[in-house]
Amino acid sequence: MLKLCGFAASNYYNKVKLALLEKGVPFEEVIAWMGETDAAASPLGKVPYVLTDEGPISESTVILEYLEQRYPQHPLLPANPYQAAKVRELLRYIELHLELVARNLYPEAFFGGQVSDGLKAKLRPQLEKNIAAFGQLAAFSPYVAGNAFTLADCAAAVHLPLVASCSKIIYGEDLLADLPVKDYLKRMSERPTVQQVNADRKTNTELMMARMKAKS
Ligand SMILES: N[C@@H](CCC(=O)N[C@@H](CS)C(=O)NCC(=O)O)C(=O)O
Repeated sequence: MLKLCGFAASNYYNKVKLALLEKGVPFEEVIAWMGETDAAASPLGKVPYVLTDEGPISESTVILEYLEQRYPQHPLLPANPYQAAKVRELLRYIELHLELVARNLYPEAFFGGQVSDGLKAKLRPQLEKNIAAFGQLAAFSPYVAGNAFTLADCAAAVHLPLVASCSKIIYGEDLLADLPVKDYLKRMSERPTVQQVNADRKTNTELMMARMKAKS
């Protein structure tokens, strides 16, 4: 059976887990904390990675694409090439232009560390520009790419809450507030798959924090 390796506090891990649950692919979760990953499976030491019958794969979006091809049931990409490209475009905007930029602020927002005022000032206009661009592409009607749940929702449901809460903590303002993200996330949180991912994330985050505390 496919093994999903990593830990459920990670949003990248949860993006893949949500796709697996939505597609109804049987999988087993294997805990691999940071620093305890399999170097052959994930050479950069990042999670998630999966172990398939044919070997390992790292990088969450590459894993999503693999799952689509390997398990065509309950497709999370439209059959039409253009529509599929538009879903991939949104996915890229979310992971590259929102998550990866906001991520620089996480040490202070979530992990008790500090981020310099210079970096905060530099990132804010970048985030504002990227969020506006994302808003131009996103439909939220009711799903992020339109009328069907897609891979872009697997990313949006796990990345958008962090971008929103981190901007609120760091800048005192939710930079996503001009988009209908709150209502969207509420709708998403009504899905049993998202509920499972969120419940597991909560439990695992407590475990991770306890581990970090014990180590320090
Ligand atoms: N581009 C990677 C990013 C994954 C990632 O950064 N995961 C974090 C956990 S949320 C991690 O493993 N960080 C450890 C590290 O970067 O050394 C992906 O999409 O899978």
